[in-house]
Amino acid sequence: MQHIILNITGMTCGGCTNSVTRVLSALPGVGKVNVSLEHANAEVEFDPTKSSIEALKQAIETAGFEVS
Ligand SMILES: [Cu+2]
Repeated sequence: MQHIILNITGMTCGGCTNSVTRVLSALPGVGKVNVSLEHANAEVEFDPTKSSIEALKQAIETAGFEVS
């Protein structure tokens, strides 16, 4: 499993963190997801043979947030 932290712009409440958690968890090969409103980031564990950092970023952006 690969472990990464993505910095996310635009999350303002618990509903936002829930949305991000949901879209990331729905991706193939994604294990543990921990989205922090306070730190404006998402810690994600994923299987690099099933998903990619690009796919994770794409999912977050599709949900309406920005990844830096
Ligand atoms: Cu919100």
